[in-house]
Amino acid sequence: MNTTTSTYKSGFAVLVGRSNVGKSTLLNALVGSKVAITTPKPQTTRFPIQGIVSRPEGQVVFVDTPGVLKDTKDALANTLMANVKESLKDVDLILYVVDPTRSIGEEEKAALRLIEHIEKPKILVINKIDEKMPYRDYYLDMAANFSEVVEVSALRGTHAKTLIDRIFSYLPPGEAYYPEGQLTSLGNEVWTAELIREKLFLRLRQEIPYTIHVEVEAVERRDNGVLYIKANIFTTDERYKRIIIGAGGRGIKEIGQATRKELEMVMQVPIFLDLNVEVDPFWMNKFLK
Ligand SMILES: Nc1nc2c(ncn2[C@@H]2O[C@H](COP(=O)(O)OP(=O)(O)OP(=O)(O)O)[C@@H](O)[C@H]2O)c(=O)[nH]1
Ligand SMILES: [Mg+2]
Repeated sequence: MNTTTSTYKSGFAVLVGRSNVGKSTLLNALVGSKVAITTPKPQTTRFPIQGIVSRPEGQVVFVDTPGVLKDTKDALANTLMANVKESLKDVDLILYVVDPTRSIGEEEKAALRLIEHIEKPKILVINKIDEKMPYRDYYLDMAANFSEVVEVSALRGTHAKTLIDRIFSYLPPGEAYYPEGQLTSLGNEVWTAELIREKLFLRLRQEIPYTIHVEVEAVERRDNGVLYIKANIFTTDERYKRIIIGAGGRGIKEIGQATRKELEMVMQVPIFLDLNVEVDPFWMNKFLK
């Protein structure tokens, strides 16, 4: 326990912003580990994911959220937005992430509206400073609505530590939410399913990534030391299933290999990954529960 007179601080910092600005990449940079999956496609993140940074003086729990959408046309988009709103309920600090390589559009305004009434410290995080930033000044013009501005490159980790320092300065006194050393709230199975989804997102085009849901069904350690993982990939249509599997099973094989390599690097054990593709037009109903 903390026996000194200095107060331990803790709190929840929610990463919010439109899709693709780099919220999940930033979460990983702040935590120093791949907690959330990231892809160049919008709507990659589907549910709030917590990443934890513990220091002697306190603990900050980052909450990565799905990208804010302008129109919520379908059930999935509605759920994503509901998840963002839920995450903003109990928050100590907001990290509003923007992408200065893209202009401010309707989506940005929708995202701003979500946070404008929240009376908590808000940091405007200008991300992707490693890129050309034609719209940087437009975002800087929003600074008056924020407690401060921090410019970072989540991809390179530039100013990640500065940002954490600034975040700590706003945290209220409080106890740790998680044991020191824990980096995420995600269990191994959910994280593995997310990793498979990332490989699918990176490989598949157009609408297909959004018809997919992944669940890990079994994880067993075999006598020969191999970790056997069985996962099911659900899609909504027979046509998509054929595309995912690919000619001669090549598609699913490549997805399996890419996922297995990454899992083996992290877990440091040989892995047998058993991937099955199933058609379930109603997976969204279960997911939306
Ligand atoms: N150049 C550059 N690219 C970045 C940076 N941060 C993120 N990206 C890229 O931006 C894309 C989107 O990153 P994500 O972290 O998935 O974005 P997100 O905001 O979580 O997106 P959603 O989950 O869809 O809302 C990926 O291709 C990242 O590699 C950065 O600092 N510099
Ligand atoms: Mg994300």
